Amino acid sequence: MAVVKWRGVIEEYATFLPVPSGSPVITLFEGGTPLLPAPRLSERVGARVFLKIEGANPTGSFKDRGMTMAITKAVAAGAKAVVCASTGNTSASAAAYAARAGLACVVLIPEGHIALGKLAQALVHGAKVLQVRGNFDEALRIVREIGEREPVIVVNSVNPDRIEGQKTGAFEIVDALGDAPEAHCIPVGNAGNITAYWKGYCQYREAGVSTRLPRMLGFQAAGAAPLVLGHPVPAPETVATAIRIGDPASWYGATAAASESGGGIFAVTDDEILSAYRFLAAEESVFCEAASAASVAGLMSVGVPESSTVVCVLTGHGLKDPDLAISQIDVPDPIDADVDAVLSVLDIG
Ligand code: AN7
Repeated sequence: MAVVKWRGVIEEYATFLPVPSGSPVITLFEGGTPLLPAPRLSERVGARVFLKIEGANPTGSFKDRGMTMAITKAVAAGAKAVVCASTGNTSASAAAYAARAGLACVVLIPEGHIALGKLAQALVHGAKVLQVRGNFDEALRIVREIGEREPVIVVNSVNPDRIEGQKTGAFEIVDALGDAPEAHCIPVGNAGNITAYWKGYCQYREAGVSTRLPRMLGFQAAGAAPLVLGHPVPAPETVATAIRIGDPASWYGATAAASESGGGIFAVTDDEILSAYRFLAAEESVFCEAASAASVAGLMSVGVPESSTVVCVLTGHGLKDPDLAISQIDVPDPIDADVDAVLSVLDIG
């Protein structure tokens, strides 16, 4: 059988995406990520649960789906530079795609609150990285103003091209399952991704590719849960730094997805997030980010009707934040380099 090569989300889903013809497609062959059955999680919640492994994207997060669109459109528009604010993953993705396109990239990140791997990515891909004494919401405000005043393109999810690209996650899920799931669990920060998935599910339904729509269940960290509280949170706090966001740009998109689908936006505590994070690594062999584990923490906490088909999006790779991973484990002290020393600390034989 011939091997069919995956060409990235723009080429694969061209008929559903507003791509300009005649302009180069800037892609790192993102998308086409695994939809992995999760047997132990399924047993625990009494449903048929699948994990959408977005850490398998080229820069290790779902942001690449939107960034291929945003950077392709920026090039088509003749842009020379792009800018974003980021809790980490957007900056990593923007830096990589901008480098591929030969565009300058400026990223603003909240000082001291982004995972080391993400910072490393933005730096090695050659972005100008500015650490801001403030949080993500403040950084995004600055970026939006710069976008209005200067000839640069903002590649945060306030850019509609980002949403277009990210909706391909929903297409892939329907293509893999043969129909939409009954529930879709997703972490929510700036709320672009829940907005994008809902758009993708609705478009596939309208096109007759699927017969139903999932209930959209969005999960915020309890210390950064503006959509649950109904008002912005001025000083958001959570161990899941990717979703440490107090005033989501796509506020309306998230609440519309939740209400139109009969779902909801809920809060999960840091303890619940970390417990799901450890469960996924130990029981399902999936190492995701803490923020990503919010989707599974949420599923465990709110539950779903018996035997339903559920997809949890695991938005980013666990290797992005090794400091957090190691802080969750008791690492044994070093021992002498001899057989007896090794055997003396092992419980075998
Ligand atoms: C792993 O990188 O906002 O609700 O600046 O990195 O679409 O914001 C990241 C968000 C979930 C939340 N999981 O998605 C950024 C940024 C991970 C993330 C989210 C983010 P949105």
